[in-house]
Amino acid sequence: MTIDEFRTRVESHKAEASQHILGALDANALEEQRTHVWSRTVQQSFSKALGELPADDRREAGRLFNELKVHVEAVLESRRAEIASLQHALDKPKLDLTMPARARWRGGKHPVTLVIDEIVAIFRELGFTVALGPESESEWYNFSALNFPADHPAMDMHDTFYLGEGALLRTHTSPVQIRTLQSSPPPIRILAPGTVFRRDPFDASHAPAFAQVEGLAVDEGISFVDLKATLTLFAQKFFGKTRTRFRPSYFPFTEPSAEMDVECRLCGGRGCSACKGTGWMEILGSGMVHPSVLEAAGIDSERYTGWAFGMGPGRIAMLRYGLPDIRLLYDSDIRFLEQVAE
Ligand code: 2NM
Repeated sequence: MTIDEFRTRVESHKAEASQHILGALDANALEEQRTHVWSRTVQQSFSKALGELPADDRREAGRLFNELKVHVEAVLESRRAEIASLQHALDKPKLDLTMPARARWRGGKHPVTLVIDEIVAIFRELGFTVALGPESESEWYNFSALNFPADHPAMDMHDTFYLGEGALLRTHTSPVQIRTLQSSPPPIRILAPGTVFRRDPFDASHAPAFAQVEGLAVDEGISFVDLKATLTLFAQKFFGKTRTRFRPSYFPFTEPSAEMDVECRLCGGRGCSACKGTGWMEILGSGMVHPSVLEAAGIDSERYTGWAFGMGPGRIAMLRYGLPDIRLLYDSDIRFLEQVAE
């Protein structure tokens, strides 16, 4: 054997070994290839060939043999790393990149919140600001200051949640208006949105806790004309162009009192089952604040007059979205909420 033949053998073993190593598809096959291409027998046969070379060529042959060893080890190591990384990918949970993405859930405002926000926005333009107050109230703020006679049926245990020690859950947001009348001198223009509580059976048209928005305007020279004009403007802005009407009514805290109707949203005033054939739907109660209420809150009723109103955004949401049952607003059923959320 000559050194050239030795070199050729080294080169061809390099090529053959690389091919075998790179053909191994898993760790076991790679180990098998390693024992095959770099076995004791292979190494001995190279040593033997080296020993048969002329002494002058052995140094070069030793270098070539060592280069072969380094090469085979490097190819083995790089294939081992490749297989390990492929195996890692295979061991992971399967990921199907063609699977359609799940639609992202978007939050949205509750229909009652949407209605409250809209009412507040309309009255904001007219100079009203929002006033808030406690849900737990005293009998005085909730009833006495509002001119309820001591034996009024609304004060009955059956209608009001009493908390003991003179406290109760407010049955309307009017106590907020009383507190404002006490704390700030007229002119007053406020809106009091909030939750109120009544001991009603929870059915299609009643809930034990529901939202209310009340409004109050107090100044010198305020008259029923201001009430009618403002609430009519509100109805036009909220429902779009619509006819409205006022009917006389009664509340202990206002005199005179009136309820406002808008044209039935469903039949346009022709009369249908939703409006019980009248063509009208009631949306709020209102009136000129009773002088006794102003006086109870420390306002001079000779100098100042005022008007107030109250409405139920839940009821208005039912009209707007055509809901047959108020409980839809309290069930948190995502299938319903998704249809009305904006
Ligand atoms: C209504 C109807 C009519 C009202 C009255 C007052 C206060 F505190 F000024 F006297 N606040 N809200 C009022 C008037 C509420 O709800 C149907």
